Formats: sequence, C-alpha cells, structure tokens
Amino acid sequence: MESATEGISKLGINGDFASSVPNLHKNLSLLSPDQIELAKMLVAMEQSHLFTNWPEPGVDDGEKKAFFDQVTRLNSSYPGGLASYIKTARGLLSDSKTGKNPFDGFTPSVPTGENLSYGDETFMKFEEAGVKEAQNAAFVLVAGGLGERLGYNGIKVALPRETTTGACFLQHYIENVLALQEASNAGQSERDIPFAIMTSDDTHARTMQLLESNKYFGMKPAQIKLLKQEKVACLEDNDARLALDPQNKFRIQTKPHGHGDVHALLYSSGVLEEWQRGGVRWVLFFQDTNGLLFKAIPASLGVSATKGYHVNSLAVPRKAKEAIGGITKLTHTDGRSMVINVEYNQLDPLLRATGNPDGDVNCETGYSPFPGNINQLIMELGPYFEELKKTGGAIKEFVNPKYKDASKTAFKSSTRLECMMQDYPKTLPPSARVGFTVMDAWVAYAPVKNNPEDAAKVPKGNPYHSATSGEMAVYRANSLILRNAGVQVEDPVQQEFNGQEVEVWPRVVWKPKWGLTFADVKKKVAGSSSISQKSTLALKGRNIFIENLSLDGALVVESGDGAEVKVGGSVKNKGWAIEKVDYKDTSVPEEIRIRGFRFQKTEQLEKQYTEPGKFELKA
Ligand code: UGB
Repeated sequence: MESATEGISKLGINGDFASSVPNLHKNLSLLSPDQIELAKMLVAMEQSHLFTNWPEPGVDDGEKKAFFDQVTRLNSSYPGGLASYIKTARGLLSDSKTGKNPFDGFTPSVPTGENLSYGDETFMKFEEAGVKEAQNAAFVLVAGGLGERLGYNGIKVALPRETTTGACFLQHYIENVLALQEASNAGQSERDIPFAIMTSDDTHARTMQLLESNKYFGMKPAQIKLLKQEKVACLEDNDARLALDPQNKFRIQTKPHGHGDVHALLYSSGVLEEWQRGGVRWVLFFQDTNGLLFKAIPASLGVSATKGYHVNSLAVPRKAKEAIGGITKLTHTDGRSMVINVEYNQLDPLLRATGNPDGDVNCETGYSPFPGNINQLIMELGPYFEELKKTGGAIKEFVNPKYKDASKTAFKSSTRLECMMQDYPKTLPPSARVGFTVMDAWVAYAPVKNNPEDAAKVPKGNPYHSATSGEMAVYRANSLILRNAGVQVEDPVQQEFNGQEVEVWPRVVWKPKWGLTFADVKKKVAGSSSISQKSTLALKGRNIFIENLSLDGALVVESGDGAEVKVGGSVKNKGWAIEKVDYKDTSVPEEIRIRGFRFQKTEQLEKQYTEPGKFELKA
C-alpha cells in the first residue's frame, strides 16, 4: 500500500507543511487547492489542534469538507482574513492579560456639542433643514443582535412599539422613512430613500419573513437591502487557539462579533458605492428598539447638514453609571485628541485612574456630565466612503475574556473579538469633523433592552429600558408634544407594572405621516382641545385636524391620503382601561406580558374615512 505522502504527491500536492499534523496530512487529498491554502494558513498560525480528532480518509469526509467551507466563510468575511483575526486576537489577549489599559495616556474631559431643546425656534429650524436633506439620506438599521438582556424569544424588531395600535418597531421605522421621503421630495419626483438592515444568522430569516408577510410595510422591496453579518471564531486560550464547537469536532465555535460589523458589510457588499453613485449624502445608523428615535432624526440630520459634521452622534443626558456609553473627549499626552464613545463599563475606571476619585458621578444637573451615546450615528457619505476604502471597514476591536482565576492563564469559557459601530471615529485623523447632538431623553431615547426582572432592579432614578418603559415613553412623548402644541393634556398618574414604577400618560399615538416634525403637529391642532389621563387617541392618517376636541375615553380615527378630516366636539366613553399582567403569567403572549399590562377595550369611538373628500367628525 502506498503511504499518505506518496498518495498526496501523486495528486500534485506538497504536503510538507502538514508533516507535523498527521491527521490533516492523511486527509489532504480531500481538499481543493483553495482549501489546501487555508490549511497551510491554519498550520502556520499554530491551529493544528483543530485536526487532532480527524479520522482516516473515508470516515466523515463530508464533515471535513464542511469544516473547510466554514473556514472559507470565516476567512472571507473578516477584513484581512482569519490570519489577521488570529494575529489581532493574540495582541489583544496579551494586553488583556497584562492589564494594559486601552486608554493609556488619555485623559477624559467633557466635550462640547450641539444641545437642542425640543420645539424651540432653533430646533424647528434644524428640523426643517433635516427634512430637506432627507432625500439625500440612506438609513441603516443594525438588527443582528439576539437581545440576550431582554430574553424575548422572537426578533426584537417584531415587538410592538406600543400596544394601542400594535405596530411593531420595523413597521414604525419603515413608515417613518417613507414619511420622510415624501416630505423631503414634496413637489418633486420622488426619490426613494434606501434602507439597509444588518441581520445575523439569529435574526435573518425571521426579519425576511416579517417583511414579506407584511408587504414590506409599504416600502418597495428593492428599496430594502438585508446584509447578513457572520459570526467570528471563538478563542480558547491566550495564544488565540481557535475553539472547536463542543457539539461538533468538525466545526469552529463562533459567536457574534458586534454591531461594528456594519461598516465592513456596507463596504464589501458594494452597497455604499451604489449609494454614492445614486447621490446619497448621509448615512444614518440606528438600533433595533428605540420607539422615540425618529422624533429626533429630522433635527439631528439638520445639525449634520448645517454644521458639516462628518460624524454626528446623537446623545441624551445620562445618569452616572447608566448602562449606555458616554460621549467623551480623550486627550493623549502626545497632544492627540478625539471625541468618542467610552463604553459604560470603562468610563468609571478611566475617570478614577485619571484623578477623579469618585469616578462617574452625577453633577449639579442630576446627570453625568458625559452625555449618553444612543448609537444613532449620522455619517457624511463622501468622507465615510473614502475612509472605508483605506480600512475596508475594519473597526478597532476589543476582547473581554472571563478568566478562571487571577493568574489569567485560562478562560471560564471561550471568548472572541468584538467591535462596536460607534468606534468608527477611532481611526479618523484629527482633522475629521466629529460632533454630537444632545436631545432630551423623553423625545429621543426609550430602548427595550432589559427583561422585567432586571428592569425592576435598576437603581432608583435610572431608566428601566424595558418593554414597560419603552411603551409608556411613547405615550409620554406624544402627550408632551401635544401639550407643547397647545392641547391641554391631563397630568399622568404613577403606576407600577412588573415591579417598575412608571408615569402613565394618555395613550396618544399617531402615524409618522400625521406628525413627522413639530411643525407638522402644530399645523394639525387648533382651537382649544383637551385630553383626559384615562384617554386613548390613535390618529392613523395624514390629514386629520384636531380642533376644539374634548376627549375623555377612546377615539380612533383612520383616514386615506385623499381624505381631510376635522375632529372636534366632546368624545366621552368608557374607553380602554389598563389591566395589570404579571410577566410570569405564561397564559398571556410573551410580547404583552413583558410589558406588565394590556388594554381592556370596553368602549371607543372608531371612524374610518377611506374615500377622498372633506369630512367632519363632531361628537
Ligand atoms: N447588534 C447587531 O446588529 N449585531 C451584533 O452582533 C450585536 C448587536 P445592544 P449594547 O443605546 O443603549 C449599545 O446589545 O451593545 C445590534 C452601545 O454599544 O442592544 O448593550 C442589536 O440588534 C452603547 O454604547 O446594545 O450597547 C441592536 O440593534 C449604548 O449606546 C444594537 O446592535 C447602547 O447600545 C445594539 O445592541 C444603547
């Protein structure tokens, strides 16, 4: 019988590189030339342990090929390939072991940015500028995360943003983009605003299905692009040896790489280039469950356009130690400085290490002086694309191994490199125009991230970021906006749901095309109107005008685009009462019970105007 070496060389393969890895050597004849190159790379990068348990040729050959298919994917989806991933990992793991501070040499200070106050003259000017610019914008939703903190079994973008209408986050986002598109193109031929969604293996199929089964919520299918991020290889030790999947010795274990992947994906997929050719000027990034965000978009885009920011991060006042990153100015001893997000677990130690013994504490405003990053980034496409041509979209990564003990020689479980989209400015030259815009949280930020149990444990005064607070924040914002526009909205009551005390305002909701900006809302309310605390008001149409309405109950008005409806008079009925639900009560659907309440729809006035024309609803 011929030896493995003879067999391989007959096939024209030089198997010398694998001579010290007998189980790989024996199997080389199964591999294609490209796979041989990958095998060489793995051996050169000291990953021979991956083949320790490979059987003789003829046994599990399909699995061996599948192993190399996976290596091919891992190699091609990472800027610089797997070898570069392993090299970076070694460096970062060594820094982590020696306790090297990634902010060594940097001193944090409070940066200055644009502070906006909802509804004032400046705010409205920025909103107007933003709506004009929106026709040159493209939106990117990062929705590849599993939402482990929330523990919801579905995808987060399918969760209702509020349960008065039941519209889910994705529907709300798409309807906002469409409303912006229409408002921005007013009077001109319509230019579609592109919308990209980053998914992952955890969310891709369900996101696609949500879109398809809802006719893309009114958007043209060609307008939406799904870009799937790949997971990255896990690392089992400080030498960055790749970890095998505990369930399958022919697979490398993988874990999510983080939302920073979005830059490389936009670049490598050719999407950015296509957008640039199509005249897009602004790229707006946002996260999966912020039901308020679009109230802040027009004004913050206006800030980018007016100030000429290459990068504009949207921020909100942040309570010290709140679990959102802080926007910070970092100045290096060598004179460099940058304005960047410092993640919540790093800000406090950094402050302590640089002469602030109390760390991250609230100042006289009751908030941390470092504004909270809500990961809504607006990039100017030109400079962004130029930068990505240099970097391929690679973002500075970090590693966060959980060590078994203080010797830091072994991990409790495998780790991996991670990256965050807001770290993009870290590689920019000091000449880049990086700014930020601060807006009140009540109008800009109410994410659904925490499960009920953890939310109930949030320190008093800090936001819950739960399904309960996320929905209540929508009612609060809409009520406050109506108040600002002159409607008498009754004060909220305090109620506790799932162990969280929240303000319960009247349940006011509207379609984005009803009130995209504050100016739109102001145009649609007139006279003297009032809404009682127990009320529900749902406005599902563009041209619904509220005039001298007194509402004490539930009112739902739906109208087609050609209908103009004037709503007034006194509407009084039993309305929709709020009933408490316990999050542990599994007889209630998960998307409801995580809120801790549901509506008892006892009585309402509900009207639909589908035909074009002028109508009056006067109770
Ligand atoms: N996401 C992906 O698309 N892919 C991934 O691999 C991971 C996430 P989290 P996190 O706004 O409150 C961020 O888990 O990481 C998507 C900022 O880093 O909700 O705790 C995912 O689907 C932090 O600075 O957030 O913290 C979701 O849409 C702060 O701003 C998004 O990425 C914080 O958000 C965020 O994922 C915040």
